[in-house]
Amino acid sequence: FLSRPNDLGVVAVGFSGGQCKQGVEAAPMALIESGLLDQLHEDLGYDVHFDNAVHNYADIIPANDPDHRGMKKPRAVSAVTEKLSQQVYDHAKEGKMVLTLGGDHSIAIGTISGTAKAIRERLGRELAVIWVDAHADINLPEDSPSGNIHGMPVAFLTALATEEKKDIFGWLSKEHLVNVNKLVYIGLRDVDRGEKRILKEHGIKAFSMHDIDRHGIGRVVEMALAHVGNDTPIHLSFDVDALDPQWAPSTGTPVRGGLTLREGDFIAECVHQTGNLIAMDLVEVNPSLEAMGANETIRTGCSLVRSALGDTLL
Ligand code: B3U
Ligand code: MN
Ligand code: MN
Repeated sequence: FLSRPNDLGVVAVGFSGGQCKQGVEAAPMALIESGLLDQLHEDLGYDVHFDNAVHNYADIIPANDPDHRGMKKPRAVSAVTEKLSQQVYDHAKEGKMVLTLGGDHSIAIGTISGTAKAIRERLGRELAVIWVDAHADINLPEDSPSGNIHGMPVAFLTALATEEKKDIFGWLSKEHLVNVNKLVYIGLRDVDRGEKRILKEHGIKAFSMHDIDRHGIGRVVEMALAHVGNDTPIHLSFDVDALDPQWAPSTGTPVRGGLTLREGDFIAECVHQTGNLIAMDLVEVNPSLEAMGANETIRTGCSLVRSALGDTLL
């Protein structure tokens, strides 16, 4: 699905407003400083298109941003994701692979809406989304226990949540959206009550840690990819908290009982092997949490990206 498969557009998003903990905005720089983009160029052979900037979107974040429908910083997240949507679209419409380094997971409202639109325009196709996460991130604003928008992106991307106000996600239009039957989760283990209801009601495909224990990661990935179909462009949205805190301690909401590093890399490798990957997000690395463990988490993040972008073991 890529017309320029060796070209990689990179967007570095230093944004943390979808949740309350400072520090995720520093992740893109930490990942890049550890050599990630050089590895993608030198080891994997990508022509990397990067504007050499970690965007914080300070110029478009409104000063006055009261809660709306229980959402915290709704106008900030909306403005940032609207802009990011365009940045990702600009890469994707040229047929490049797109890598977005977050930032908290609210930024997926921008990345996925951007690729969904580009893929519709370029190929007349619908996008599939593989969401690897401890959390489902599909809360409706009214059901959210926290009001943090990083727990809601999937609800907005599927139009299960909608909002008329232009400056609070009202900019999302049909071409930006993803069909709930083109969505599949892997790694879930901390899902809110309202989210469970939504997953059931809409028959959304989800593989929890229980499913991975039961079937093994190999079978689970096989089933997830079968659900997506082998002729569908894939956007992989990878929340580092899908991994067990042993491998990714530096993240805002770690949940025990997660994926091993190898299981995480295996998912990414299998998605790469489909040949259908068109974009990846890596989110929720927070270098300022777990002073002792930040390097581990950054290494883990780099490994996941390399695996998804085609690092071969042999
Ligand atoms: N589901 C909870 C917690 C959460 C979601 N995403 C993360 N944490 N990283 C919420 O706040 O919506
Ligand atoms: Mn997430
Ligand atoms: Mn998560």
